[in-house]
Amino acid sequence: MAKRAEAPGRAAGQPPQGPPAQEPPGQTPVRERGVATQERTRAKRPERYKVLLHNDDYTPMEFVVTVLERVFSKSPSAATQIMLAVHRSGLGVAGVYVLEVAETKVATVHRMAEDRGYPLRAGVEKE
Ligand code: TYC
Repeated sequence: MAKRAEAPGRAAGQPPQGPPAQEPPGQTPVRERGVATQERTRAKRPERYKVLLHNDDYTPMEFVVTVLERVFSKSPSAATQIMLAVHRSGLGVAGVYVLEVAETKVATVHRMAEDRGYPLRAGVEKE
């Protein structure tokens, strides 16, 4: 039985090399034209946002400390210091995060406070 002729240098079962059959001869293939390419740029450091806690006259100090420990992963002593700073100055930074995380933390603080009937408020501010 006669062996089927193969293109020179092409192993049986391998795809054909060179331009596809439908490419017009003498024309630069699309893949080699100066089409728009994306500039390679350095990945930007994501912008960060402070989560601010606001003082009020009604939320118990212990609850604010618990929020700082649970939501912002502060140690008991760091949480107490932040709570006292907010109590004395009116405002303080609970943590710094990328925007989506900061907004989620604010929503968690508000939900925990509302569940207990406390007016504790938090907000986000660009660093
Ligand atoms: N001022 C509150 C009190 O005397 C305590 C408090 C601290 C409330 C920090 C809110 O973000 C806050 N019970």
